[in-house]
Amino acid sequence: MTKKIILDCDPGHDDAMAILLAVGNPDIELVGVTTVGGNQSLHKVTYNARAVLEAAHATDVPVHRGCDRPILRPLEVAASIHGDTGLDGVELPEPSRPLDEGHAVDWIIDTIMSNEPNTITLVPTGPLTNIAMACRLEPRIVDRVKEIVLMGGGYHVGNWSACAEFNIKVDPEAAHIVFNEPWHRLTMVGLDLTHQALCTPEVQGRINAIDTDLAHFASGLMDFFRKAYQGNQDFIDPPVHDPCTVAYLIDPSVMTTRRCPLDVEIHGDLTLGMTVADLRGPEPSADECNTQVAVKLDFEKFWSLIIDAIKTIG
Ligand SMILES: [Ca+2]
Repeated sequence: MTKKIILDCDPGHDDAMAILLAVGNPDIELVGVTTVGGNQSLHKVTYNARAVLEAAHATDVPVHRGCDRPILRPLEVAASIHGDTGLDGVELPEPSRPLDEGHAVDWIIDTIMSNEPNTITLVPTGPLTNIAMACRLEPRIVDRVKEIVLMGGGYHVGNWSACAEFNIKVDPEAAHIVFNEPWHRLTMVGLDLTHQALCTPEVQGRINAIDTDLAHFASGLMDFFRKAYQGNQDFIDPPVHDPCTVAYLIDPSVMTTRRCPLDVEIHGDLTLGMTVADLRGPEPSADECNTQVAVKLDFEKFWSLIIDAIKTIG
């Protein structure tokens, strides 16, 4: 049975890879893409989302523009990692599908409320502004969503400060709202996991060997991403964070997880945006705890899913 997902994103090189995986995997139905100010301005990431869908021949997928700034704070973009356009390093195709009308927050609510309960999965891979706003505007969505699998945070590591990850640090109040809603299940795919999803030269060679326009597009994205991570984050190969969420929904055995209480720091001077995971004691049961963190990635399974998706799209 295919899984229906809404990808709420800020493309972004790794968001682009998440879109390709969602489009190219037969077990995923990409109901729609929504955008949020994050890696770059809302205007830029919305254009990028449409351009990536165009590159993936997925012009049937609607794109709705969401919030252009965090709930309480000015937007802080990640130009050092994603460049001035948000998708530097490749030539983007002109989107043929017009931008869909209606705000992303309204569309998310309408989509969840008009589908059967427990059929829509939320996959946020940017700041959580849209999702938090949707929860406040229509609280009934929380019980109707099947589950939420988000990229953000980390339980032992940060990248935008010593202890905070970019998506959470940009809009910590939104993250605090989302992490504290009573979802059936919330999975935090944080840096602990995504720093294992490295696009090594061997992996990139396999992408290049597919030898389609789309494969070279994906490889071009990875070239820029590698240089950005080498220059700014002291990595040799870039960690391709966002598609780990989609991969987990396709095949849960792509990662191990651990249930634990989770919350987001919104008061600390040094710890603002830190995701705090309480890993003490034995693992709680699913009845006791609705949140879990991703722990260990099956590297080969993960990259095989991405490479297969790029091949399938053609
Ligand atoms: Ca992202």
